[in-house]
Amino acid sequence: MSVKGIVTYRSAGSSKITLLDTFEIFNGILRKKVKKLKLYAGDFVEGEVVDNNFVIEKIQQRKNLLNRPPVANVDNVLVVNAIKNPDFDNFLLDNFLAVYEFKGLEPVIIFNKTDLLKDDEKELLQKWMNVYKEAGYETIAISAIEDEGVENLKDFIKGDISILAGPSGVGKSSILSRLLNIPIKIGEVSEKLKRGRHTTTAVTLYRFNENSFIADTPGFSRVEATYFMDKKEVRLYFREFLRYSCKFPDCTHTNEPDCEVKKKAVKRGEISCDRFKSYLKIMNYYWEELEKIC
Ligand SMILES: Nc1nc2c(ncn2[C@@H]2O[C@H](COP(=O)(O)OP(=O)(O)O)[C@@H](O)[C@H]2O)c(=O)[nH]1
Ligand SMILES: [Mg+2]
Ligand SMILES: [Zn+2]
Repeated sequence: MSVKGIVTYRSAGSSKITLLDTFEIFNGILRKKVKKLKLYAGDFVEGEVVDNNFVIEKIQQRKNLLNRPPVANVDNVLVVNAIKNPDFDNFLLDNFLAVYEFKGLEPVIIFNKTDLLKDDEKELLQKWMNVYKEAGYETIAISAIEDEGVENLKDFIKGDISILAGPSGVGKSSILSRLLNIPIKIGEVSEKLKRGRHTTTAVTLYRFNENSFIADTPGFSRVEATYFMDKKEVRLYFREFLRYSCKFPDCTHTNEPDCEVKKKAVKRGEISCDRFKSYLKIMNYYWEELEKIC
């Protein structure tokens, strides 16, 4: 009888399949005819259970594929930040967002370590949350250490495949521990998670909250949008810009006349000065009026 599962572990030579109804785990074996197809963590598969093995007969069509780490069918990329320890770097976040948009993945912005914030820093958190909400992103504040906001995050990503991303030190592994109900040791992550993290070729999707799945990433400290895409394309991956139609449909919102984004949206405060500053920095363009407006 044919059953359905999801690939929850994948290394060069092996795989594990978790059944979608009972969550039992089996070793994956590729039937000869599907052998040539690549198999990734996150793939939904159909096949037969024979002894301790899941014989894969079919890999369902993928909706997307992230390459680092290799995971298919990603519903949310949780881009984790902190306001302090480390300081929030909005330029880095804007680059991350552009890159994930470019790859067709849905970013969700997480602000972790809210427990560290004094009153004035809480205002800063509110400011940044509004900037990204107004740009069109889901924005969630949490404290992995104090277990605040984590239930909210769990509800939001229930039933989904999610990936933790963001710079190192922001608390990705701590959030993972919290989601999996593994005790967090301050200043370190559990051995169980560490082992998975350091195996570069293997990917594990952890199951939590019944039918939700998540993977950790090692974390980047630098990401440049123009490393992934053409400069002229960056305008497409600042999603709030897409609400405006400029005189030229391929307007880069830099030196063109009658630019709705520049002349109207930024001036009227509909597009945040900080987001537009990041954009112009990526484009390497200086707009003298910006300082007067912002
Ligand atoms: N105060 C505070 N510290 C946190 C929180 N989450 C993580 N940390 C600490 O931040 C450091 C980095 O955490 P880690 O999970 O390894 O970050 P990663 O590099 O993004 O995986 C560790 O010392 C954690 O204990 C939090 O919510 N509040
Ligand atoms: Mg980590
Ligand atoms: Zn324009």
